[in-house]
Amino acid sequence: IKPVKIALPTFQFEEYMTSKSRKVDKALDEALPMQHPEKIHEAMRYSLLAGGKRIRPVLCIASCELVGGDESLVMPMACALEMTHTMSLIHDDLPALDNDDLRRGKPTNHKVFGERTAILAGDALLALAFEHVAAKTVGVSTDRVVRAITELGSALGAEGLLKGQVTDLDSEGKDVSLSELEYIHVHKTAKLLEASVVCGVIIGGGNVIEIERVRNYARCIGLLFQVVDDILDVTKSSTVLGKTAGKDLLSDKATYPKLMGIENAKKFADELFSQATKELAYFEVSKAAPLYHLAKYIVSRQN
Ligand code: GRG
Repeated sequence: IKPVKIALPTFQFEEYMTSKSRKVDKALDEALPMQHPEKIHEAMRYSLLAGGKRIRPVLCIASCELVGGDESLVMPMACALEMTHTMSLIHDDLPALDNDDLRRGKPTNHKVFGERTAILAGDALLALAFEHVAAKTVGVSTDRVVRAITELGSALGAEGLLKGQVTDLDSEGKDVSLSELEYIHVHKTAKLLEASVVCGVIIGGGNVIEIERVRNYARCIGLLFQVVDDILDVTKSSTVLGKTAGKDLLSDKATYPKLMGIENAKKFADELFSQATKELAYFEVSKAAPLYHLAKYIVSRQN
């Protein structure tokens, strides 16, 4: 008997990302018009419209559509996720934290507008995010909107992203174990990705099992994102500096290759990818395609 070849449905991932992120850009532009006081609005718009990859809003829309919800229902929530992500980047770049000069290929917010305005622009984006979902979501029950807002608040706060940031700062100059490193990334990176998919499923009317599946998926891709980042740090810098003196080896920062070796880090990335796709097996293949390809994009990116 000849084996039957099953053709997986083709999916144009790049076209999908481009089309969804363009819609998100337009919605963000409309959500934050220039108005008085001008400097703060200019600073907020500068970072919000600076052209990130829009992974969080696209995850949110894809998850809403995964459970049969329409994109229009979830757009305010998708915008809120990008607003909070952007505020965390503005604050992270400040001299008191990472003190970075560049973000998304442009000078950081405080470099352009000054530190005081950058702090306030971040605060204002955080407040706007919650106002925007509450005021602009149409056609979704209040119960679902409140549940989604609760998810976002807890993903950002002292039990979520902020906890990851605090733990990361506390670990500076200390030996970090593998489980501590994972704890930092689960909070700092994965929590907001989890909120993105969970809020999408809640707004789209999904059930508790669907919420759990996408939550586990997002936790895997959050860690995957960081493992791949660490691997690229080694492989990119070893080509530039020579095999024994990669950036990874020169810095104090704990990374997966440092703690488990490069080959095990690659194996771990493969395991996370395969676990993420297992979580998606619960859903219809064609509907889960965007989330599957997003995970694939994260595992196979080269920079
Ligand atoms: C959340 C209230 C509150 C305060 C912020 C400063 C801070 C507290 C947290 C730092 C969070 C941080 C910078 C985490 C790293 C997240 C991460 C993986 C960023 C890169 O995401 P990409 O690659 O970036 O999606 P783009 O630019 O494409 O959007």
